[in-house]
Amino acid sequence: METTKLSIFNISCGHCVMAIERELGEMKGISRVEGDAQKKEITVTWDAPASLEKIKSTLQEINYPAAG
Ligand SMILES: [Cu+2]
Repeated sequence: METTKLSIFNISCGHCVMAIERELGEMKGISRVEGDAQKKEITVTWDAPASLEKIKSTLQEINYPAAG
């Protein structure tokens, strides 16, 4: 199990966070997604078959690319 914190500059409000939580929450292997609209950060807890690469590409697809 891994926990990864990602900075997402496109987050502007709580709805953005909810959209991200919903999308990532549907991915296999992701057990927890927590967003912070103020810090523009999300914290994802995941395990195989999820991967950091898949998480990042999903974020990219929904137009919330992760920094770094
Ligand atoms: Cu928003």
